[in-house]
Amino acid sequence: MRVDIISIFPEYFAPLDVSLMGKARERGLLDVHVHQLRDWAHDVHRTVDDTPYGGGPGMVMKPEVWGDAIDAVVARGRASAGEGLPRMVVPTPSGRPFTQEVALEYAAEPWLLFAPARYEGIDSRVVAEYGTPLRADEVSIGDYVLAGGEAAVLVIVEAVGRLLPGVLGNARSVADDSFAPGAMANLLEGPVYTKPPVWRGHEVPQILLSGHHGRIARWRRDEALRRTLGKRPELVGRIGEESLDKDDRRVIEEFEERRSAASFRAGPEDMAD
Ligand code: 6GU
Repeated sequence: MRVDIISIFPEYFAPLDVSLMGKARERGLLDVHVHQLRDWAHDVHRTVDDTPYGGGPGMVMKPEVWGDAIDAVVARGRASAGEGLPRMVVPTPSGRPFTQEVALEYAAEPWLLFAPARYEGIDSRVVAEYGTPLRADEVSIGDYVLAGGEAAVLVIVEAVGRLLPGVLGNARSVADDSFAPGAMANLLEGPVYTKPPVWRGHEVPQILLSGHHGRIARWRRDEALRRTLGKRPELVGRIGEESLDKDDRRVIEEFEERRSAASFRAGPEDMAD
């Protein structure tokens, strides 16, 4: 996969030289090109922003600079990588949520072009201009506000990069992801342990030392369900009824019984609804 990133902070992407993404690049699985947006500015001060029409705080990134940068990066990429156009990704807190499903969608693209903004964002005509030819996609990595889109690009490149064929040694580690489709879809992964069997008085659950693979798999699913019920109950609602077996229903019932007992002890006045 080819990845182009246009930013006023190219240094921000140094982490892509390290660890799994660094290895993927060394092995030619991921081809990352970072560009300085200011190289396409039109004045000696290399200005990339201006005041917003209609007033208000902050600055807006200029469309002409982004337009020239995108055109040049796309033309260069086509000259070296041949046919086709990149999928353009614009990180913004007002985008659609970036989820594992979107990561899988991006992982199937041969070429991604990231346009992270600083300030109050990029003039909206840029996404309008490239929306159709580059299938420009505005995405948010969560319900909080970052100072700019660069950190979001790092997050997205890592989430997508680890899905590329050959990047992870063990194909099963992708299949078991909490948000990957399959039997464990929408379940958070449960606790994990390694040696020693007792550490500072904390014991590894006996079942994991039993060698009984069927019972271990069931225990792991129970723990995943309990953790999800505790931390992300809304995810359990997304599991299709047909994907829940008798044991799953028992775990859910037990969890709900324990929770209603706890709220009864707290007193009716403390109960939410
Ligand atoms: Cl993609 N950008 C910025 N600036 N803030 C964010 C975000 C993106 N996603 C969540 N918060």
